[in-house]
Amino acid sequence: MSTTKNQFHDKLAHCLCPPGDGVYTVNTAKERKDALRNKLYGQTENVDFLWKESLNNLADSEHKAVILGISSDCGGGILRGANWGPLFLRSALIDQQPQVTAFDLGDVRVIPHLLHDKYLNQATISNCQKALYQNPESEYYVSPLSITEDVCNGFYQHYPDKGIFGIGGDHSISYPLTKAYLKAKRDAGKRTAIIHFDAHTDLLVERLGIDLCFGSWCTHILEYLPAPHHLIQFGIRSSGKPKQHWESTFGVKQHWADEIMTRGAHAVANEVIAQLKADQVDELYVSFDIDALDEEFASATGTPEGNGLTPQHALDILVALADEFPITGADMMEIAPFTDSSLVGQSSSETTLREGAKISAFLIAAMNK
Ligand SMILES: [Mn+2]
Repeated sequence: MSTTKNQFHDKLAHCLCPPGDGVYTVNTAKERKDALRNKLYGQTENVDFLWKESLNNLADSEHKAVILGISSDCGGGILRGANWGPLFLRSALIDQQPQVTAFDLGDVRVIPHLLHDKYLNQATISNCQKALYQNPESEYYVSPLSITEDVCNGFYQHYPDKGIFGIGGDHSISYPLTKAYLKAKRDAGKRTAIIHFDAHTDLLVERLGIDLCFGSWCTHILEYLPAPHHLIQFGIRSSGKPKQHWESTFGVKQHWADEIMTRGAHAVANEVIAQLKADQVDELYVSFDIDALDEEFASATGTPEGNGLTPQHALDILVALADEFPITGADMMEIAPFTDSSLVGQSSSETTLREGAKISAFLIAAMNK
């Protein structure tokens, strides 16, 4: 549904909250939230007002990259905790990558027990609308995936020359982020591809009867791409089925971690660039599941996996692609800072955040070009 710009800004003020506030807490993590508030606003009081005021500057902002945090891990299911990604990754970016500049839209207001409004009955929706918007007949959605899609649709309608850098959250969040992006670009006559880094294919049709989750989001965005092989996956190594199964069943393209290590990142990137040029792709969206990196670099995530990519592998591929194509949308998913479930001695959530911030910084800078 199309909206006026004023309606869209009203929606932002209702459906989002200040950066890092997406995890609803009363006292828990207050120091961490205050620390981010100090970094962003130089104070901890009155932040709600300052954030709402800042939304008025979106149109005049020089930045093309616009950060949106989505603190939901309801679509995950092995080991959760990625709901803290938006708060921690922003802090890591400010501390370790101070050259990064982007407009920060804030976080989606997340009810942690909800995933998508289509799974809810009307009584629940109404009750949650009352809780979030003080109006049981509100026009706004209540579940994180639904709110994210709605906000992104409005964003691309009113700010077609800017792009969202989404911070998750579990990987189900990439469903609304990419769906809104792909539809907007398709309507604008632009040919797109999704560059997807992950240890897993995320190509289930459903998981235990749920069609939208961290293991299935890719399957459900294929219809919005120019063709299924415009989903190109890198770093896969944890899969019950071989590459040929996924490529022949879904028509996607995959470059597993062992191929990248054997052939080298540059050789693989050059092949992908040739493919994208042959398909006359105009713009790229990069979805980065931190578990694409080896557990030595990414242990603080729901499903850390060994034999993975180094950060340099990922950056070599991204640098090569960004030299040839505009990156106009991206996300960093599945960083779960309070977890560290790997068996690798030297690893930690600090390492995961550091490497996640490095790659995020590159993507945000590429989007600003
Ligand atoms: Mn994933």
